[in-house]
Amino acid sequence: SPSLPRRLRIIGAASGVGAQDHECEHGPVAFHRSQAWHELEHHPLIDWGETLYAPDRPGLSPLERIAQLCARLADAVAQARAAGEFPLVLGGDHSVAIGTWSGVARTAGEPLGLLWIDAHMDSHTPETTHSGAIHGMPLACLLGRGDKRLLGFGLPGRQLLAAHTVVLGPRSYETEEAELLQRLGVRVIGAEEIAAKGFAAAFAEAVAIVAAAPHGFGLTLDLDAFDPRLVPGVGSPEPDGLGTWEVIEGLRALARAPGLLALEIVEYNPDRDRGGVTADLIADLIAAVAPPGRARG
Ligand code: 4U7
Ligand code: MN
Ligand code: MN
Ligand code: MN
Repeated sequence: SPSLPRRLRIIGAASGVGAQDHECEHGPVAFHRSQAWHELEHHPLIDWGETLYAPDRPGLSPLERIAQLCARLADAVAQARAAGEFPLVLGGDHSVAIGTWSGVARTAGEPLGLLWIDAHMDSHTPETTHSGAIHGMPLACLLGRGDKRLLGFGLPGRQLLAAHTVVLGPRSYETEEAELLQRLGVRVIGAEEIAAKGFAAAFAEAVAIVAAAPHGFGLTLDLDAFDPRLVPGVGSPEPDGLGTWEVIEGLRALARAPGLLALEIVEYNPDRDRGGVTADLIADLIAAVAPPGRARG
């Protein structure tokens, strides 16, 4: 029999401490207050679950705060999946990916495939980082490399299968990150390759690799992957980048893939948004993966 449409549960992950300027901390609450969400919240199959914050106790380091948030986020994501819902995590800086994909991997019981769409590679370790910022390290953590306190909220080893992980869109990164990904066997489809073959072909190639993961796959979308002229409200804007329509179309197709386990949208910085265009895009991205709701009125 045809499976029932899965309810989509949004989980806000209000982390800012993984970045140097902390501004993405306000992303989930700003989106929840936006006109764009106001128009989406009546959708019968979309619910806002909760918004999680990093603990603010004195004496905790940024890393410890992120570790605690990620532990709770992994639980919240696992709970949503156990309830038969489709988790959609809204960040927050990208360090929250450690929690999201640990929670998904835990419920799948095996390492996953993951499509990582980003202007950056997020594959530093504490030994290679130039900035010290933890939002530059989550992909390495999910592949089992990094500070022990950020590992193992899901499976004891790695959360991702390198051979079914793809980084799509990077245009600003350091050599150490590219070397780590290459060593681990992660496919990187950079901005130049996308320009050469076109986004649709690059996206299809990426999806073929991640969707072949035997226990399912996910998508994490760092909003800085887009061209900041179109999407200004991001944590670390980089010149050029993806168009919005091509990615929305890609997500619409991806939402029908049976192996898609969760979606994450991160690095929303409302302080840099202009006229709510970034919030509007987030709503469009959520709508692209939501099951069609019955028409109202
Ligand atoms: B984001 C950077 F040095 N590589 O490590 C770093 F350029 O989640 C940027 O993709 C990290 O926004 C960007 O700090 C992290 C820097
Ligand atoms: Mn609703
Ligand atoms: Mn990122
Ligand atoms: Mn980025």
